[in-house]
Amino acid sequence: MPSLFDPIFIGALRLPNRIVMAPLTRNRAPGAVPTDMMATYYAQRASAGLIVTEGTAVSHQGQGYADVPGLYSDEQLSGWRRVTDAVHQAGGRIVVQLWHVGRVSHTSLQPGEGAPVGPSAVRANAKTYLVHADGSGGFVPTSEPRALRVDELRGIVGDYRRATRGAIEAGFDGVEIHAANGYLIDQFLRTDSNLRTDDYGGTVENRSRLLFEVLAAVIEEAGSGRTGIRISPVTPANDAGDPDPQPLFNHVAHRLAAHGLAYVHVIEGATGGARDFQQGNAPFDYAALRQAYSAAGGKGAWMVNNGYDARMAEQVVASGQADLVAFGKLFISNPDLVRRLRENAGLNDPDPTTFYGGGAKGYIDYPELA
Ligand code: 8OZ
Repeated sequence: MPSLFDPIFIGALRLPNRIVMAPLTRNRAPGAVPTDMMATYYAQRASAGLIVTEGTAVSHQGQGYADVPGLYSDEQLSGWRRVTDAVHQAGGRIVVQLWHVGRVSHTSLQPGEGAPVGPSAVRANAKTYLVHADGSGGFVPTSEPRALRVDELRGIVGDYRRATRGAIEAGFDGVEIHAANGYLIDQFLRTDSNLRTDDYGGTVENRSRLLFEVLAAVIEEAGSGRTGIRISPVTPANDAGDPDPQPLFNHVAHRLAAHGLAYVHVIEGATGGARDFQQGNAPFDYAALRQAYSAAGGKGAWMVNNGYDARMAEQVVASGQADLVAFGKLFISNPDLVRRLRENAGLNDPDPTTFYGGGAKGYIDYPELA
């Protein structure tokens, strides 16, 4: 029976254990440039089998929150190089999460203070996080988006390609495509946000077109064995909604199988919330999702996430239902989470008041075991 603490090969990577640090937005990159404090934070967590960075914008247009990092300027790439060096020196492995927020943004964060973009001009009933002129931060409603033209979609695929090339140059071990939580790719997937009547709307195949165009470009740059993807079939995060998620995501899983990915990362339920959250008439069948992937020949590792504790994580890996388990909040408060889980030690509680924005407090000062 596999254990959480057994090594595993995923694509081109060898992980010393199956415990993954989930992507976590922390808003500590002023001007979208990664800092040395971020290098310290990630290096402290290098005993994770794999670190997935916080969502990182592939372009200025892809930015939706204050002080989240980017991957589209030389300064950002040099900042990331210091992060990847620090993690590698500490013995870890780190992939960067490629992010375009689509409509979940605010005019003040957009190039030329323009409208955020999405599949259709449908505003998300969601909030974004801004830092005001006096330095204080706060959540505000997202701005009205405009619908993307097809020629712009080609540009966005190009942005993912450039960002992936930059990521590999900056020393990342791979990339994760953020196709979850109501951001751009997820907005295209779901009918509540995608009202298009062209090749990118309507059928499940059309709604997943952007995802597979992005995937092909990313794989050309990173290689399939260094590429993963994150999906969230039923999450309501950022106003994501679709009345019939099972056939949609089964189709996505089936088609992902042909791409030789390192891993597929699935948020089960409402992101950061109820694991049994439901959209449509029936509970989502995650076993059927995985079955759609493996029956089509998918060999990538299956990574699960959302509200796992030690016992659930051990059980899901031992039973073979998943290969990897990603932990979010527990990795914020326990840099040495792998050791604590292995030794059945107590865990530090995370402090939600320091999740988003701020400095060292609640970021690099959580204690390790003696
Ligand atoms: C929390 C706050 C801001 C962004 C996600 C990138 O949900 C995020 C995010 C989470 O995927």
